Amino acid sequence: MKKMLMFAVAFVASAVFAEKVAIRFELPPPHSSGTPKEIKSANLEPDRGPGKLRPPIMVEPEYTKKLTNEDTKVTTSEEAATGENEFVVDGDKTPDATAMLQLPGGVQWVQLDLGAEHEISAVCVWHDQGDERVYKDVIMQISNDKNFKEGVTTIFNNDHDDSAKLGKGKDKEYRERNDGRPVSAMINDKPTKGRYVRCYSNGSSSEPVNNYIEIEVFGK
Ligand SMILES: [Ca+2]
Ligand SMILES: [Ca+2]
Repeated sequence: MKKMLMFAVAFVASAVFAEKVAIRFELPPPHSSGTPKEIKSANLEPDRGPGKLRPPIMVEPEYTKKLTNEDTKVTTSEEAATGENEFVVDGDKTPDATAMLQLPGGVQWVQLDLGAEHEISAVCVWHDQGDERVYKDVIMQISNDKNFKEGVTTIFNNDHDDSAKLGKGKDKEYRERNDGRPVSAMINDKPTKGRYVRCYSNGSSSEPVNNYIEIEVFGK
């Protein structure tokens, strides 16, 4: 009886306090094209310096599965200027012009279809990182509605002045480096449910166009 009670206590404890682990994003090698440019922006986060990663996103082990792969369906707001939609899910994160999906200037988005509703724990996006540029109006959303009209959860928004007209965001702009921008989708310690992930941008400090190297989604 005592043994059973101890087992029950241990089981409850492990269910409540399942040890969290870091989501592992596979990073491409750091890339440098000389001295980073001075970038003036009212909403840019302080520079962490090259090679300094953000704190890991810690989740219960069941939420660490990569949900995207080369077969993930990708759609975009406008037809690509250069590159293929598939480039953002092909696993290749080299910041090479021939391996990027480039959308025209203005507010544009890339959308991934996970095929069915999933419990999403994190999203990571890599834009062009060649010169540590800063992309504008980076917004990441999750929904079960492919048109993102209903039931939309915004997990990241650095459009501080609402120029993209999706609402003001409180997140900071950041320099593009090899670690991309990992964003937690855990809200109150719970994953965000959805089938579609949409990533917006509105050009960068270097050029008006929108370049995407890779987008990865994690969860269960
Ligand atoms: Ca790629
Ligand atoms: Ca803005």
